[in-house]
Amino acid sequence: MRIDRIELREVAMRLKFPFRTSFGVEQDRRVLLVSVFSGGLEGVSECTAGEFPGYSYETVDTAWHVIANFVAPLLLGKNYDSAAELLHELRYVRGHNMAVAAVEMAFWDLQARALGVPLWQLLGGRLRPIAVGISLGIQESVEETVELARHNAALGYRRIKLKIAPGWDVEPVAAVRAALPHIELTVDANSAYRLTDAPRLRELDEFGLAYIEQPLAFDDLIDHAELQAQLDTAICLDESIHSPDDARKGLGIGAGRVINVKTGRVRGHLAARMVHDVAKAFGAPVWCGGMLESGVGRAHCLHISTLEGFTLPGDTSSASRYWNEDIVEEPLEAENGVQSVPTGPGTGVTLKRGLVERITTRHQALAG
Ligand code: OSB
Ligand code: MG
Repeated sequence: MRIDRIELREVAMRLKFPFRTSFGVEQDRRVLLVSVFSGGLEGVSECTAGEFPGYSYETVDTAWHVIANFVAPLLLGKNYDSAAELLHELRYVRGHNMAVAAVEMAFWDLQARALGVPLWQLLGGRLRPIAVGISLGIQESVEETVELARHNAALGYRRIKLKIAPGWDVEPVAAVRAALPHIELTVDANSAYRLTDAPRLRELDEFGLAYIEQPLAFDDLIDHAELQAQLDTAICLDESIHSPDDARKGLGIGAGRVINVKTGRVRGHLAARMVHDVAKAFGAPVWCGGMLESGVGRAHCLHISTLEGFTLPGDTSSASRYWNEDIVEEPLEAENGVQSVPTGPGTGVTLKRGLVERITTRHQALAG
């Protein structure tokens, strides 16, 4: 497929509630949509970079810069038969995985639409309902946390993940566990702890958590291995895994026993599939993480989640949890804790063009 044009578009979307993690709080999302065009067809994706470099060093602005100035010029006017070929062209673009992934994922959507098949099929998945849970940001009080956990458990969500940080860990976890003795419960520290906090993290062992997500530094595997040896609870790696090689090394040294796969963080769908394959070889379950996406990113998450190794509930909760109005026509709503994968060619979702136009804050078309 010849890459005729690449378009970048930033849209302003406001979350229904502020989302607080150990690294900050966000409510006004700057969502970067990427379109890749070939022969009159369009593939669309959403870049998972945030507004602030708290989860990753990448931001909406660095991704825009890298795509416009380096990625697009390498691809425009050239022909690619597969995502692998396109990625090979980009092999000297070091890092900036979220920027590269956005283009790669739009290419997958484009290719699936050209073939007239749903994306999950092109990715090699199997169509099935996708079990999902919720990620609960840090709240003002333990009582509110318990209330929200109860509410979401009652909606049927298959797992509750609590964001934790030093000073906000054992108490909320103990309270939610007491209120919901049987729910699949997990925590996510987003790198807020150090190895010397091992005694504190060991206190979490008594709550039967499915895993503790990314307790230590975003660029670490070694200390995680040391910590994992001291914990009964499995560690799930998120920020530390940027590639299939990281997955091999991390699982190989016992830095964790579960991986949160985020396509943006690992460089796209192909890399996500490879991380999934590596994890499978180690017998480690994976699940699909979320990055507070609009319906565009949410749909991509659902398609990759159809690969057989995605056995734990993912983060792709209902779009209406986050947005008063989503930017795609199709409602991506969980029912009794499962999401249906959108049908139709590609991601199966359609942009609400008028709405997108109204909330666009910048737009750039790149043509070869
Ligand atoms: O660590 O999984 C994370 C949101 C922003 C940045 C990092 C993370 C998250 C979430 C939200 O946990 C998950 C979701 O989209 O529901
Ligand atoms: Mg995480």
